[in-house]
Amino acid sequence: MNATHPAPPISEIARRLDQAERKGIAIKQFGDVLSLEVAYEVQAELRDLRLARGEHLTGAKLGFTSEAKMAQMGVKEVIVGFLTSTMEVHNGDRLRLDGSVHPRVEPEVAFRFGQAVPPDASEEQIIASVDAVAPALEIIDSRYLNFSFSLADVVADNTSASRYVLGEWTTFTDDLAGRTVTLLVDGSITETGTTSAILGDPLNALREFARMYRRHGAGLPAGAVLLAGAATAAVPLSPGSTITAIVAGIGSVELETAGADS
Ligand code: OOG
Ligand code: MG
Repeated sequence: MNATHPAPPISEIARRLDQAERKGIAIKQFGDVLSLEVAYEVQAELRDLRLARGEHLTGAKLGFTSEAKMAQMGVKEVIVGFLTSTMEVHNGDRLRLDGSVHPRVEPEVAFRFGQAVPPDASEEQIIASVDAVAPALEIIDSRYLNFSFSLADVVADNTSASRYVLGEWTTFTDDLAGRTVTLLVDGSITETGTTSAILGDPLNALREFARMYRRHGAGLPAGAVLLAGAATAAVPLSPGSTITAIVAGIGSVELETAGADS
């Protein structure tokens, strides 16, 4: 802790991060003065700000469930964030990148909760609520300068969540490990990995989420999704590209990017 520079109040940190997201202008990291516990309170306040503007909660996401991501970002603990209605981009749609800070894309696996998950749901209840899986793309966009942060910084910034795209849902299977994950940019393979990179098996990510839910969960509606975390490192996004993720045996998902004039 740095006694000469105490952390700004939670509402002030949330306001700055919210503004950074809305304007697409990066801010300075909060760093040492921010604890992980306070960071999750900032994240809850960010969620409340969005819900007050009419957005709906559509799911949750995990971060740093793979070595590839931990190594890329220098962070080593699983974190959780929230997803809202304005973050969803439909499969194959075009996303305008103007207004983003420095967006990156990563291939993921998504779970769907067929039933609402109450705030006091047990781990077993959460796992039993899952009825489908899909390939997904997550667009992350840190609100911090240089896309660099401490664990608490990135938790406060809702784990860099920006947009997500879901492929077609298929019936839930527990046979999710060892599937090749491929990320293509304009048809060229840019990253490859395997679903086993996600905590050994995406199911372990679901179990980890269920464990973390008691502390950080606030209820999810029926149909909500969980992004299990990227299987590979994230790739910078630029306008005019087609991004495709393929999860072997599960399916594929696509996104087009555009600049300011399209
Ligand atoms: C934090 C978000 C990490 C993942 O899939 O591991 C994440 C970041 O890398 O900015 O979403
Ligand atoms: Mg992710």
